[in-house]
Amino acid sequence: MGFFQRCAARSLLQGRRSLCGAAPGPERHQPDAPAARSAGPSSGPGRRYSAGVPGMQERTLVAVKPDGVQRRLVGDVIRRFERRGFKLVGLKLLQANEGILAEHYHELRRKPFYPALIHYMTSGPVVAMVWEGYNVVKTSRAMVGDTDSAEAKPGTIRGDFSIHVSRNVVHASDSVETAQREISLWFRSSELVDWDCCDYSNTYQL
Ligand code: DAT
Ligand code: MG
Repeated sequence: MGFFQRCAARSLLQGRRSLCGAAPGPERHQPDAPAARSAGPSSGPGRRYSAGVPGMQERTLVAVKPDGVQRRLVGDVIRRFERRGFKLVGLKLLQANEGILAEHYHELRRKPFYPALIHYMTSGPVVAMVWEGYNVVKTSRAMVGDTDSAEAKPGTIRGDFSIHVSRNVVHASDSVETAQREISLWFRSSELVDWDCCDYSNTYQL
């Protein structure tokens, strides 16, 4: 790359950073901090800020179930999590097989509805996502609403988009421990991306 191209590339990079507000100063950036979970770059415009607020790197698994995908609700679900302020770090569309679902719903294997649940969950594609942010496990459960759609409050995803427990549109992990287990079940670590939201100072007091 010639001198002028290098200068142009550098000013473009600086321009992109300034669009994001405060550029990552050396005192805010800890390249080593997220390394254990990082699949993204450790330097350059995609590098991570330090975890400025305890818990802000909490992660959860959210999945749009086959009924939600068929009904083209994927965008609505993503939009709610984005607008709330959470950060998407993993996303894929897949046809789940019985093996992954048997592990995922291991605790429910003796329930009478289990065969129907597996049948429904393998009936079409699922969109699996990992969302990151402060208290994301608890907050996402509140956003998703009661398991039984008939009981789910308006304003929740299930309360707005579904009417019966057997077709409740979306999954969200129910505890931090469950979230870790489910994330590693559905995603390889290389499929998760560490990146910085450029507007973090508007969602956290950093
Ligand atoms: P949640 O998805 O809210 O974590 P869960 O883990 O108890 O609820 O159950 C997993 C899924 O199983 C749930 O989203 C829908 C289905 N399910 C639960 N109870 C059911 C029932 N009584 N009849 C039919 N499906 C049910
Ligand atoms: Mg559950």
